[in-house]
Amino acid sequence: MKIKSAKFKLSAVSLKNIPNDLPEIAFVGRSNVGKSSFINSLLSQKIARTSTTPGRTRLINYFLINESFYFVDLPGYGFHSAGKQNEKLWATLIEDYLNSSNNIKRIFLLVDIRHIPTEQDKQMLMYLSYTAKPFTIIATKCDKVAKSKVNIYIKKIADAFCITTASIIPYSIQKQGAREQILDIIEKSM
Ligand SMILES: Nc1nc2c(ncn2[C@@H]2O[C@H](COP(=O)(O)OP(=O)(O)OP(=O)(O)O)[C@@H](O)[C@H]2O)c(=O)[nH]1
Ligand SMILES: [Mg+2]
Repeated sequence: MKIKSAKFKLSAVSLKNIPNDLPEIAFVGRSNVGKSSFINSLLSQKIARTSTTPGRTRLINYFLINESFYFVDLPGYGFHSAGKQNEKLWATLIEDYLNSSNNIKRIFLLVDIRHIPTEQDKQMLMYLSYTAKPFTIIATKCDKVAKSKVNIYIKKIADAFCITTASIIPYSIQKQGAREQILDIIEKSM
């Protein structure tokens, strides 16, 4: 699939005013794992706001792609310094979004290649499996580990998730090796 256009549509603070007209591809994962960067990399433009500090994305952000579907950038979970209250608010927002949107065609669950999945990552995976939502796991920041060790890290993540290594795609916004493969997955999900 070619990305012909990408436009910011809106930021939603609640589910009241979210669009309900087109298919959606959602991006979830821990705060700072690289969701917004991943979106920018797939779109080849800096449209989603990124930051070196966790908690950048606080709302549900919709981007209209090719005038035909949305990328949905969600706040990250597990950002403790946001304060318990905020963390709970965001967790509820993410959960409510995943439960209520009928247009989600695929969810990308992002984990950092260097870290063993957290309890929240495992809960998210269980939730996605249980609700039978189509998902793909991306191991981000793979440029941060030696090329020869990528497979070892992927195996550790797969073991923690109790899945096969084939279900995890390593990705780097610097190298963008799997970009075409991921865009194909998105196209086939519609
Ligand atoms: N080296 C490297 N850095 C990355 C990669 N992907 C993301 N980053 C960096 O990780 C940091 C966090 O990226 P974001 O895209 O803002 O992360 P996020 O998951 O959207 O974070 P929240 O919005 O806070 O949940 C930024 O400093 C990015 O430059 C990658 O593939 N390689
Ligand atoms: Mg973000």
